[in-house]
Amino acid sequence: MQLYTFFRSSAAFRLRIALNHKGLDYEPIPVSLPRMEHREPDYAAVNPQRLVPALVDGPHTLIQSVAAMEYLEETYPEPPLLPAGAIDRAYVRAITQIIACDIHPLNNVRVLIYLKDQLGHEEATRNRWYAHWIAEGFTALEGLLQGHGKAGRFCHGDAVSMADVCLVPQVFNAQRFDCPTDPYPTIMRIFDACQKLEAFAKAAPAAQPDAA
Ligand SMILES: N[C@@H](CCC(=O)N[C@@H](CS)C(=O)NCC(=O)O)C(=O)O
Repeated sequence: MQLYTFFRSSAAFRLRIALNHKGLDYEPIPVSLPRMEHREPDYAAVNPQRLVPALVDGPHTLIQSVAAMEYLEETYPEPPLLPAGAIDRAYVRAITQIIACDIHPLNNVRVLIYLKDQLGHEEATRNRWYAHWIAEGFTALEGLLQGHGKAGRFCHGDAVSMADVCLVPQVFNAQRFDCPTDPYPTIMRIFDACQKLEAFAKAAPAAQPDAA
């Protein structure tokens, strides 16, 4: 497999974790966001959305990290990233979607660039925007993790799931933008537990070849 990736892309980080978790080898193909390589026609031919990541498995190119992760789960089911029961799977997918659908898109690079270039907002205002959507999403996540009684060492019990795969990169983003994390003890406890796992450590931004 080949993964079009950028070391600091949290959506690519999700797929790096998922691939490592399942013990699947892949060749990283770096696409630099600061150099706008993702906007080039060559990359648009890979992913018409011109967003990172894209995953190539033989003749298939998969875009959207969560869709690609679901593909990996169906095609390479062991070790799993979803629990067994329908209710538990819905809980894991809800956490996944809070992050992938309701937090991450609001703070994406193109949104921050639009706030700056088209709407003329200063860096301080853009950082307030960023921190606001992290706080809104993390407050909901913390409430869900505490309230449902399903969290264990990880978001769902003691087994890594898609929820953890999405949570960890989002916490990295929050830390990079100096967003407060103290109000979210459960999120941070799970984040720390995940960091101890090789699949997560190997996928971390600083460990990527294009981080240098
Ligand atoms: N929902 C997409 C999001 C992909 C995405 O937004 N990737 C970011 C990096 S984390 C990106 O390529 N941003 C470039 C831009 O906003 O121009 C996914 O999960 O794959």
